[in-house]
Amino acid sequence: QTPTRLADYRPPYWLVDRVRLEFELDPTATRVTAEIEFRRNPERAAEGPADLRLDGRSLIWRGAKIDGTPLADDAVAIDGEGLTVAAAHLPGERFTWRCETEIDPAANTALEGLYISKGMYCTQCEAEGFRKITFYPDRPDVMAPFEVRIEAPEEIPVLLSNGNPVTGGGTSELVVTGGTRRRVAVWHDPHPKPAYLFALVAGDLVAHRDRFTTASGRDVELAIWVRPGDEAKCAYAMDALKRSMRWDEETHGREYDLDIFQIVAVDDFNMGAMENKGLNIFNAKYVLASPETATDQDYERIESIVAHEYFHNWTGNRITCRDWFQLCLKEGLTVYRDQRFSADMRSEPVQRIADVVALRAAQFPEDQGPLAHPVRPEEYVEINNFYTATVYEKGAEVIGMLARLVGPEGYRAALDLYFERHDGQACTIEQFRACFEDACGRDLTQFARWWSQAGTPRVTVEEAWEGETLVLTLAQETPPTPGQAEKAPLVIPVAIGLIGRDGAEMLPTTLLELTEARQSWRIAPAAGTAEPLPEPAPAPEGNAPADGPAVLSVARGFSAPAIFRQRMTAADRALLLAHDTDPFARWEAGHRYALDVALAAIREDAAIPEAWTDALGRLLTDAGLDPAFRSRALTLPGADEIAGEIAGAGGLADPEAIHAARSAMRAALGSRLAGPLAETCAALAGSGPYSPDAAAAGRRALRNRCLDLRAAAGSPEAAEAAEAQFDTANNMTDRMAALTVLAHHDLPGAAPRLAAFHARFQGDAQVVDKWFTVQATAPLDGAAGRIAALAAHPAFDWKNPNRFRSLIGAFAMANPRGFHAADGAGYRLVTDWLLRLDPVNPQTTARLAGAFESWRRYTPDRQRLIRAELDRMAATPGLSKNTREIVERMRG
Ligand code: B3K
Ligand code: ZN
Repeated sequence: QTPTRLADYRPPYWLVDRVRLEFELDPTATRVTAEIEFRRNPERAAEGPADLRLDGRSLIWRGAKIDGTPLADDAVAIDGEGLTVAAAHLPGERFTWRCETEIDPAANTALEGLYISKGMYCTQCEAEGFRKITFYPDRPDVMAPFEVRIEAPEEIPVLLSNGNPVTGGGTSELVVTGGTRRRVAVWHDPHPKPAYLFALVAGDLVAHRDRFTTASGRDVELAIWVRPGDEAKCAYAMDALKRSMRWDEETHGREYDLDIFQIVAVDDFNMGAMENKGLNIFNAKYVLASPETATDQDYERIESIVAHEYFHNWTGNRITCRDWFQLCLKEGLTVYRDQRFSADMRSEPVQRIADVVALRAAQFPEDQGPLAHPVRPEEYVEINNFYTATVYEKGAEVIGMLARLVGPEGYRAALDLYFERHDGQACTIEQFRACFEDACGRDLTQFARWWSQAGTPRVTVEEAWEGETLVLTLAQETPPTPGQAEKAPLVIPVAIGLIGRDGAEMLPTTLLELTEARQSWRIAPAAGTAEPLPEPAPAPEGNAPADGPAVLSVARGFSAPAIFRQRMTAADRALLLAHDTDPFARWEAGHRYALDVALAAIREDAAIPEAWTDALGRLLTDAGLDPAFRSRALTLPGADEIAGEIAGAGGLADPEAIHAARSAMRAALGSRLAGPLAETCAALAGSGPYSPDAAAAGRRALRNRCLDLRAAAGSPEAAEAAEAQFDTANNMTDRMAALTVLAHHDLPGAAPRLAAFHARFQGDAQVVDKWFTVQATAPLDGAAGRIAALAAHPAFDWKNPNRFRSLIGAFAMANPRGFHAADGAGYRLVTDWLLRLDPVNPQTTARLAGAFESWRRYTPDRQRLIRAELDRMAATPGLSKNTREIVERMRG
């Protein structure tokens, strides 16, 4: 497998001034005519005559013309990856290329290029899918305006593409050609764009419509297109869209720039959604919602994904990436923007906690395992394998650190400069960085290592009190990652504060910048100063600093994507959990406390301390605290995170021991806090109609968390309460939570309710996915056998990515006990299914293969079993390029 390298980037020989596409849709033989105006790139003119090289895959060639003259067969050389026309056959510096190709959308199960999903034509071109539609320079630094004409049989009334409609109303017109009635629509997108942002949708669709007036008074038509029957489930996505449009105007000064903005919901989709210019295509799961069918979490995801794709209009589309190595330029920045949006729409602290939980669950393992790569990778075999948590979520953290370092005004000034300087361009991280340097007058040379250096840095916190002042030493170290043995010090923003032993804040949030391997500060809370020392202090002796006048709260707001190692007594953690003024740090204290309890239970078979359950009990009953925050604080660290802690300390993780410790902790909470848990449940009992807003969702979250803990303690009342909640729920959040409690605690009420649930919702794809997932994630004995039985269910349409993920993906990623079963049945089952899916859909297979990425964290028996499965995959002839790259990197 030969990688593509950043170092080899060269600008294109040929640029494109204009594209005209014509589609004659047919399920198995769609005709595509591409008329492309090429112009020699002046940047490379000095190099003399250049061949025309176009990308193209799985295309049937039907001939081409250059400036109207048919191209002789011997003038074009077609291979598996594209075609070349030798310079000698090109008329000069400028010409019009007109090429006809034929494609087979019905046979396209990889869901890349033009394909058919439940009778509906749709496209997915990012990253390199456009080359499966026609021959083209399929690279993001070639940008052009597009005009698209779509012709289809009469029964396909809705024909959509990017930009503004040229013909009537934007759906289609009936025309009669050669005695047959056909539908035709023409679209024009005036904004130059790379081919990866091209989109086409055609089908029997209905629209949920609305309008939006931009800040400058431009009237924009909004449409969400769905299959007939789903129109009543679009209101929330539409509302989220309008709020996103307003937010981008208010916070970033960015207005929408076309007459119409459209979203289409598609059932078969490899990922969440796609930001095609003016025509976003979404996985239906992230559009459709009703109280009866969607949970609070679904609503939250819909809101953030709608926002994310909309925000790409500026960060991604108007300004795009020069090459795919720069992917984080659009993704890290856009995730940062959608996280800020969600924080503004909901609770900022709870949003921050959720984002950090997600980062630790997905990005930390990636950065600490065989798939580690920089936020801006330097090489790839298959670019689709690099739409990762590192590029997205760590990429967002990097922007967040920048924003923290330069402050809100600096961030706004830098972004304004970026939009002004680079609108209409395909850019690099260096150009983005220069905007921050120029707008804020700050050298970011060292900071830029965050983009080039892989691995999670570890920051060790050393504290030595001298009377009323604290000498604080921070030391950073980043462990080696594949291909990067040596690591240099990063710029790490560390927000600290001090909480006195009486619970009062002694030092408000203060930002330190750690730039050396080791650095010290003298902190005088009385004066409110943190003064850097010329030399780092020696490591203090002894244990956790339990004797100082205050407790250090470190990495407030999670100020950097690092692992902070701070020794602290349980009492001090409890103190921060009760009193920290920074809500993130407060949650983090409880989280660390729970990890300490879990590790002691695993390593020393320690009992679950009363002090811990008491501390959480005080939090649970603190009615002044946001229920959503309390729910988060009562959620235990996940099994994978505990495994990461064990491995990070040089040990090997035993999945059964981790499961036992987590169960014991939940049972201890459930039994020792039985009274307050039941009271909280009762106090929060739902009344009135359902509303998906953050406050109502937070109350449901806390109540359902309490219900789960009560069931963990084996309380018969909890089992009854769960049954009653399921039977009477007026919304999917409560129904699903009750069903999960029943199924995951293996209660007798589960089986009849699972059956009833399926019977009631079998027509709703999103709910059937939930039905599979709740069973796939049950941490019960013999899980692999259960999964195999579910896979034989007629509803298990494994070629649909959502359905595959709802069962096999959920089992591999969210049922650690079943997946890591000692007999290896979980590993085998997942591998069998991956090998079956790979020839059908390589992208989804490669992504799920990542379930094995942390295999070296586990005990030797598990490592042997996983190794055998990785070897089995590697030995499979014809394994896709996507999956092979992931498997080979995991094998190391
Ligand atoms: N840009 C798309 C992801 C494309 C994935 C290609 N394999 C969605 C997003 O990040 O908004
Ligand atoms: Zn994105």
